[in-house]
Amino acid sequence: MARSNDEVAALFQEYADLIAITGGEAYRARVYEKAARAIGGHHTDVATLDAKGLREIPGVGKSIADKVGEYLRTGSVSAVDELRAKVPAGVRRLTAIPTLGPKKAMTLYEELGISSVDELLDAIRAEKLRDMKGFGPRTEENILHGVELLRSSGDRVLLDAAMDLAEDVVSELSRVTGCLSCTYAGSLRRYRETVGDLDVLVAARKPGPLMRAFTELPYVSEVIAHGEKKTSVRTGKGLSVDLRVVPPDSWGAALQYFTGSKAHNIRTRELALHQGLKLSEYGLFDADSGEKVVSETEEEVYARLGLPWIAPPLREDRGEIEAGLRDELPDLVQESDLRGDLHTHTDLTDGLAPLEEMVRAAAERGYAYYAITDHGPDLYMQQMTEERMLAQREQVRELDGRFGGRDGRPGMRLLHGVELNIGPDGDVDWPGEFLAGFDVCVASVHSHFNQSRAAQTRRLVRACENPHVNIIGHPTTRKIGRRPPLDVDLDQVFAACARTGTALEIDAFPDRLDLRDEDILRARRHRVRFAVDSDAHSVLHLAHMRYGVGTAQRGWLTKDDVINTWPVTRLRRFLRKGRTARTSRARPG
Ligand code: DGT
Ligand code: CA
Ligand code: CA
Ligand code: ZN
Repeated sequence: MARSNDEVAALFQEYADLIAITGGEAYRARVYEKAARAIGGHHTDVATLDAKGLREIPGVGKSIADKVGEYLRTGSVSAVDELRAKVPAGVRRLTAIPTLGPKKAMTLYEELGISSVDELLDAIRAEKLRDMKGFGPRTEENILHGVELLRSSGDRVLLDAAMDLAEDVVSELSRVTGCLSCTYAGSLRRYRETVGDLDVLVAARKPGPLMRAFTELPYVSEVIAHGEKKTSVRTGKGLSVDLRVVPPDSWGAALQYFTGSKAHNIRTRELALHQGLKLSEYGLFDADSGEKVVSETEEEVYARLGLPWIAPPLREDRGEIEAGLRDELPDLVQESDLRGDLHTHTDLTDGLAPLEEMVRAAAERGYAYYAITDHGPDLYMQQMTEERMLAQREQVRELDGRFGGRDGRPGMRLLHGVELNIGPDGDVDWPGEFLAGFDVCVASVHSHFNQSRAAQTRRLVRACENPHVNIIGHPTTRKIGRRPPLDVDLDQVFAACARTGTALEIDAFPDRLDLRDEDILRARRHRVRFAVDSDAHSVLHLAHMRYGVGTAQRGWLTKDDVINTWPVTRLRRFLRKGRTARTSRARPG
């Protein structure tokens, strides 16, 4: 289940926000924000650590360690409660708008008495904000935009939160006597980028004990409906879960039905009708006699409709039925196809773990190669210099091949890379001669999100045309529910990538998933290559890769489309981007 780390991280993030809202010192807010990130990304459950262990987490000193201890003992932290009491709930509701800072939220409350998003919208319509100090038409526009973002994500949750809960529910229910199979279905099984509710399916002859066990799970806060076929609950974090228990001979049809999507199901039901069959969550039946044809497995159901089994990420009625009927479904890339990760950070910049820890963890994942790509100097807060980068390179060369070798296989190869910052005009941090020393360069946008469409497009195309840039990192920079994608002519960028041999990243971080599925489908038509990367800032983040692979599958990608499934020699050839091989490599690839 959710680790205590996530709860503690959320608490400290809230504390940082509260400090900012109440006009506390900015540096204190930053200290707690940093601690929140460090604890959230820490590999050991904080509930298992003593005071000394806690203080070994970067950014955690005595006072923070004490607060963690207090939280674990009592379930709350008095300092946080005190500040909470000072800030009206309405103000906290306002700060949920991603584009409205805590200070402005407090001003709105104090001067206009605004304490809800709706009241804020009314005030903007009545033009009450315009004349306030520090506000203006531009602020109004930003706020409206933020509200739109907030509403569009609605009550949906990110993939990783949904997956953590689903895996826990499935493992708990699988242990109940009489449970013959159990899995999650719905949008999560399709790896949609956000999930509205979880749909868990069980095959059992007697539903009673399963339904009971389900309602008794520790994180269930409310039972919404309790029945023989379906039980729905709400969890403490607000995510709802539907459980359906079906007899084993309905399993295949039920799984197919509850996996969806609705649009896909409508198509499969039509196909059934054309063949004199009726498809429902109970099975596939002969329309005339009502006799059950098949339904024990999904494969059988699809086969009887004249289709191969269709992987859940494809089930969106985006051409998969037609492709299936022609037997032309893509052979989708699998997580096990990945030989490496090409975008990762260490504590040399904003990562949490030291180089060697990241490398060891990557080797444990069985990778054949692994790139370290800390930030360049243009993100000035990272304080990068050529010297520091070269010192890291020495360390990387020294660790190269030392981890992960087995059965006579050589160890994991390390690539020394960098995540460059794409400036407003498309320039990147370092001149060509320095960039030529890296094995791989990722380049990404981290600021200037609001340039004109034409300027933004030119900017990204220029980055692709840089002979040293191999991968465009998180290409649209969107953050799900928080930041919209760049306004950019993606087709021009995709064409530039294809022309120049630059790969597009599918950043697997659950709040990014960038490129997103629809953009991947478009990029694919330009014959672009992709890199599915974790963008890990801690050891735990390496496992986010599965969400990137799910997204790649939703974009119909095959193994060959993804450069980090390739053997290292083919990858290195791609990374040279048409330049001649470097002569001074420490070891030949
Ligand atoms: P979500 O929960 O909004 O992230 O999306 P889903 O796809 O999980 O949707 P949900 O939970 O409402 O329903 C689960 C699946 O059940 C859905 O993907 C397809 C199936 N389903 C639900 N309602 C209908 C319906 O009215 N017609 C058909 N054909 N299938 C439905
Ligand atoms: Ca659902
Ligand atoms: Ca549902
Ligand atoms: Zn980045």
